[in-house]
Amino acid sequence: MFKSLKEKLKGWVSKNEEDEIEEVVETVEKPKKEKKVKKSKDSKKIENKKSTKEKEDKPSKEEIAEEKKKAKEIAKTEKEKAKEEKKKEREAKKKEKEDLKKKDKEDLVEIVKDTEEIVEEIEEKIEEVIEDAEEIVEDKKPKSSIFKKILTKEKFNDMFEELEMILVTNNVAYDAVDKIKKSLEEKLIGKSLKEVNLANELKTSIEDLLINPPNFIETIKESIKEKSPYVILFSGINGAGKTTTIAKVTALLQKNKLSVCLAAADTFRAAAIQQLEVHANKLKVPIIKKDYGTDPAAVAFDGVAYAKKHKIDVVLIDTAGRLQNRDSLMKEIEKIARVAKADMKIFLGESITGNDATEQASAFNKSIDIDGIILSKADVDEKGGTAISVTAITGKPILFLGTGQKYEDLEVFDKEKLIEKIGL
Ligand SMILES: Nc1nc2c(ncn2[C@@H]2O[C@H](COP(=O)(O)OP(=O)(O)OP(=O)(O)O)[C@@H](O)[C@H]2O)c(=O)[nH]1
Ligand SMILES: [Mg+2]
Repeated sequence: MFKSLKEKLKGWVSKNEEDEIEEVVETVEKPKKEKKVKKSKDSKKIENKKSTKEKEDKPSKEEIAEEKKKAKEIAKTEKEKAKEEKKKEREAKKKEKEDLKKKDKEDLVEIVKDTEEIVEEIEEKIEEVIEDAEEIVEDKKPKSSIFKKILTKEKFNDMFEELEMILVTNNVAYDAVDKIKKSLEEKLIGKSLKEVNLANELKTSIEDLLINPPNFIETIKESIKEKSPYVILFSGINGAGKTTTIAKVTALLQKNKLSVCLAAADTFRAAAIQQLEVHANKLKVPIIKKDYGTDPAAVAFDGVAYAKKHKIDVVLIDTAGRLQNRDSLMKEIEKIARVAKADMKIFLGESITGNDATEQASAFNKSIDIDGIILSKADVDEKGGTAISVTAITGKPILFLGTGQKYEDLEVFDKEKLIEKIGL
């Protein structure tokens, strides 16, 4: 295109003017410049010869200027177009590069994902293999009780040791601990270890062992419908709380509209008779007493006779404190119980003396076959194990807990409360 335009112009322009056109063309076809300049110089020589001949056809100056201007514009447009195309080309290349990069990234993520899946699969396979191997090893083991994970006597003893400490420090007597241990052994040895929760089993066996007492007032009321008076004998060692508890029980019976009389069968000490008398006066109940040193069984008998005669519902017999290993005194209490035909024989023990109270309860039970137990001084006992012990050894219910020195400090025994107190 530029070549034909150049030739056309050559026919019109003078030598000087032709140089100017060369310049325009040069900007478009730069790489060919040198060659063309040379060529134009050669052609100039020929053209100069021709120019004289063609002078008459020469176009005007304005026309030449116009044509030059047009040529310049065309060249400029072409240049811009070329530039634009190059720019587009560059951008396309850039985009292509970016696309490639993006694709590479995506491919990489895909590869990582695949690798993770493969690793997971391998791990699963390894686990399966290990499980299979363990099963094989388990099958090959000798079928002894340890490998079957069964509670053996040895294992039970180990486990019980810790519980034993808890029981003993809570004032549960050794005999009672042994009894609890035996009952648990019978229940648990040979069971699957998985099924055994020793702490829970202990709680359950203590719950089973403890007895919620029969309703004291209802028992009496029922009985006196048939036969009156209802006779209650209080036994126990010195200072256990017999006299004080008799006063508390009197107050309770009175509250429940039952009439009461007291028999001062502790003839061993003059002060004991006076002590009971003080309570009788305070509570406004009759007291049957004899001289210090008289037969306590005779006093008890007189008390019952008095109640019969005066239609009194309940007779409470106070006795002297005695040690359970003193045979003569134990014989004496047996006689009192027999002579008075006691309907209810109560052993009074102190909450704070776990092992001692248990021994005493056991001895008194053997001697007079007690019907129930009252544990005094529970207000100063933080442990509660004595209640478990005395019941475990005698199999008799605890009727009340003495919880202070006032008349109203007598609480009906509740096994759930005790279990809570021990923290089982
Ligand atoms: N804190 C507290 N003290 C009590 C309780 N019961 C009795 N006592 C006290 O224990 C001491 C002895 O009580 P007694 O009733 O005299 O005991 P006892 O068994 O009759 O004693 P003897 O007649 O000597 O055999 C007294 O100081 C009572 O006040 C109780 O539940 N809590
Ligand atoms: Mg007394």
